[in-house]
Amino acid sequence: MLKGIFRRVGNVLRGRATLDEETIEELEAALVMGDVSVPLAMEIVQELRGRAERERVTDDEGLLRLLSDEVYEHLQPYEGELGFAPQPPTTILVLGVNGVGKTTTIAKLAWRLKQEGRSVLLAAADTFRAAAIEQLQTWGQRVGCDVVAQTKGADPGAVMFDALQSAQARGIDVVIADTAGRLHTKVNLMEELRKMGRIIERATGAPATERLLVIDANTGQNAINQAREFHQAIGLTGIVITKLDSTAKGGALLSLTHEMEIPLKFVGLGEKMEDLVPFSARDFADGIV
Ligand SMILES: Nc1nc2c(ncn2[C@@H]2O[C@H](COP(=O)(O)OP(=O)(O)OP(=O)(O)O)[C@@H](O)[C@H]2O)c(=O)[nH]1
Ligand SMILES: [Mg+2]
Repeated sequence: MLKGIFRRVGNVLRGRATLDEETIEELEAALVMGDVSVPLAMEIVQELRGRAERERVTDDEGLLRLLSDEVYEHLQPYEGELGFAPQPPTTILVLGVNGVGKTTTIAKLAWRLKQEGRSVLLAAADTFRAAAIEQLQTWGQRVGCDVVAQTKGADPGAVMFDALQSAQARGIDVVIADTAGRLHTKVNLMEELRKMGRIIERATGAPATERLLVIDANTGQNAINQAREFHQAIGLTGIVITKLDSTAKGGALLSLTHEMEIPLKFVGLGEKMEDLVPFSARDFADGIV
């Protein structure tokens, strides 16, 4: 699933039978270069050392296996599945800063849900640019689901309201809303998200079933700031990490779950609609050995 960071980390261990000081330093450095935070890199390496001593592991294959177990144990608690509302429609707000892959992720998710036999309606609540609306409409056609849209500059809350009414009238299973990429530091944009949240709550009697934050795997440590701000604004239920196919890093995924304790639900592995898979701690950790 993720070659970049772990190839480098694995290379440090290959050919070495013990964790001497030099190896430990190199391991920590490789983890940090792959975007794992410094304290977490130190924690992982210390745990690895303790285990290697207890279990008397004296070859590089054994050390790699222990490291893989270590990473698995860090990630496994955060493996999360998409939730569904007890009464349709399930509502999914897709959030994130500019260009991380929100719209593409929505298309991929819609495709998956359709494969599972669910009906899906998309809400073009990114009304900031006309191109954003068209992009979602194009995906809607490709995936085969309707898109509720208004014109550029329309109130995203009004688009949301329309989409929910339409979904309820038609008995649609899942409504997925695209939102404008926003800087997590812009207060008024965050307020706009909260307003969308309130509209969903009023229309369906419950908060948005999923508030998914999309994070680009190339983001590095800033991913944690993004998650913190969006979580504060709207209470995230899950994270999607995109572009894992195109990063040499990706270790922020470890720091992010460690710091935020929010489940990772999907990972994006490309630009096509099939390229979204449920997050698997096992697959990820297996990338090490
Ligand atoms: N390689 C790769 N590219 C991706 C992935 N997900 C999205 N992209 C690409 O990233 C670019 C931005 O994707 P969008 O879905 O438009 O991102 P967005 O967050 O909606 O962007 P804004 O609406 O402008 O904020 C596009 O070129 C996508 O094809 C992924 O998992 N892997
Ligand atoms: Mg978009």
